[in-house]
Amino acid sequence: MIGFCRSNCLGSTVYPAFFFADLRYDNVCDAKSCPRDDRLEVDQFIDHINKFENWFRKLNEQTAHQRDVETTEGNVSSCTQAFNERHQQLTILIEKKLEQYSDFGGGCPKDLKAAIRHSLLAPAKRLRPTLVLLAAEACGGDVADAMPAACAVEMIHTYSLIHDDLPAMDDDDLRRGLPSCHAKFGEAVAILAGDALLAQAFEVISRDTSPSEVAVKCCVELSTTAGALHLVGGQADDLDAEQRDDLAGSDLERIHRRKTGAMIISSLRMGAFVANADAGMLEKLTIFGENIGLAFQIVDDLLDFSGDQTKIGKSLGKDSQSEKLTYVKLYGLDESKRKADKLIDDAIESLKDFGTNGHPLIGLAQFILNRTY
Ligand code: GRG
Repeated sequence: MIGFCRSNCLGSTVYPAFFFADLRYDNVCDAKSCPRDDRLEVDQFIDHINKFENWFRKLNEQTAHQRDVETTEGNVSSCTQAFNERHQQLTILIEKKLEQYSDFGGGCPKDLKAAIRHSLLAPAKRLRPTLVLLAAEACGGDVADAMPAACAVEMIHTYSLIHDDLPAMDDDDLRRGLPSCHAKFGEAVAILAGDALLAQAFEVISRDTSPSEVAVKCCVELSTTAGALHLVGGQADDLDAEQRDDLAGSDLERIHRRKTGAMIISSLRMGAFVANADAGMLEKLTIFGENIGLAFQIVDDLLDFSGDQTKIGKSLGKDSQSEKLTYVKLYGLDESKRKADKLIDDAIESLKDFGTNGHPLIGLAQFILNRTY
């Protein structure tokens, strides 16, 4: 009977390349001529082929996986780098413009101006204005055209922080690493500083954004988001939630989508409006914003539980130590982190059609997930 000599194929199941080398060198033999009578029968040979096929398939899968990991890691690190570089450059431009907008000439009462500038120009991440500018760039628009909307959203955000820190709300003396506005200037001036920033945001967009149809779209977007349906409504829900012990995960999500998520989404949408983005781009940026907005809040809860107060610049542990419902209390640390990971993955997926134009935004999504401040 014809078989295949095992004498030279011994390593073949472990190292199949040798096995094929054996075939190439024609190690076929029969029982009589094989000195060690050491033949492989046909079914054993087929078994070897199958093992080889499995080995080869696994090798291919591993190589493909390795390639994917390298590609993804390469992309992720290039997106992180793209974001870090652009974030630094844009922060300088944003802060220069905020400085100009809060100059007011001689017309603004001294204390009020000092209170506004204390809060507005304090060290901060400038995430929302950066989102406006990066969204505009991702849609082929220009930073200069989007700058008024970017500054406006930072003004609204700063007003909300000033009012949130008041004794009637969260009652906090530390914000952005400095005494909160009312702690330094008194409650009345802090309330007025917040009011002035809220009004100025719409002054800046309507006067400095062109064409006027785009300015109107941005004003409608931002005023809706800053109002009773979203930011203020979310804050009212949040205050109400402190008195309740029957809240579920869906309630928590609803509060944060309104209070934190909506401003993040609107920042992206305003950037898209300024760049004349098409409906498809607007939709994808909105989905991106929904996902990073919720992830931002989950990470905020994680940082409240285990962050470094000196890095973050606001009081920590208040939410975790109070009765207030947080993601960490509801789901625990690991599950909260998993939820944030999944949201960021979904966010990144929604930007895949933007190509390299979307890379800084993808880097920003990674920053939100990994931030320590
Ligand atoms: C008073 C109308 C009104 C609303 C208050 C935004 C808000 C609603 C309250 C702020 C309190 C808080 C901790 C909210 C959750 C997340 C959040 C908005 C944090 C602060 O934003 P960051 O981390 O801060 O972007 P910086 O200082 O970097 O801008």
